[in-house]
Amino acid sequence: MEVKVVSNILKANELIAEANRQVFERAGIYALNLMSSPGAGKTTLLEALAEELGSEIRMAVIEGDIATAADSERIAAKGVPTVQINTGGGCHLEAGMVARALDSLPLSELDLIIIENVGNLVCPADFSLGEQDKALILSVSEGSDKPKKYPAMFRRSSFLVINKIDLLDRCNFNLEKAVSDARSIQPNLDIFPLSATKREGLAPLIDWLRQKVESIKGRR
Ligand SMILES: Nc1nc2c(ncn2[C@@H]2O[C@H](COP(=O)(O)OP(=O)(O)O)[C@@H](O)[C@H]2O)c(=O)[nH]1
Ligand SMILES: [Mg+2]
Repeated sequence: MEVKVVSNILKANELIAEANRQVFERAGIYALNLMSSPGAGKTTLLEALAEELGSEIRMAVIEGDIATAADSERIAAKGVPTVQINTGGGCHLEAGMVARALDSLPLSELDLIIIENVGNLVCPADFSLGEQDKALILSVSEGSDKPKKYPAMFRRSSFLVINKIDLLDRCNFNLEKAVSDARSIQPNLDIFPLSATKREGLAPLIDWLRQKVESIKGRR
């Protein structure tokens, strides 16, 4: 009985995710679901991307947190349209929450929506939001053993940011092992080591996002 309930929840989520997918498709928007544990640097990376890409690509950010509007305030300060979702305790975003957030965004004026999921390395992987891609941030201070311990998050991601490389020499993080373990789980994973605070190593990620946005625009 319990298993059936869980599977029904996932099925209901998938139906709404499909509707979101169609909304993105019709509007020609590339939507990315950005996941990580709390504090890995999702919002800091989004602030950096807003600075680097905000004047070139019409982007918006949907912020998912258990409580507060702190992250959406950080993004709004960069001049990027943003909507805050508070899950009130829920440990991941669900498609219905994103559907409601989309009502507050000027979809016809956007090319890119990045959705910052609730900080959690487990549940977000199971709930599609209708995004074209999922991506994951692992920060150096979390340890290089995380790909093997949380494989589902890595398996479902199109790219992995390894953030806080400015702390590499202080955190005992084995970059080579993290990269090879992550690729053993998801061989096609694109991997971008960078420092969001120092704005170092961002260029390959920015090119990746640019290409995605352009390929979707090309299909309009
Ligand atoms: N040293 C260092 N700290 C970072 C970096 N990126 C983020 N941080 C810090 O990590 C903390 C959590 O960052 P935040 O972006 O709020 O993480 P989120 O919870 O994943 O959104 C903040 O104190 C950031 O300043 C980085 O590249 N290097
Ligand atoms: Mg955040």
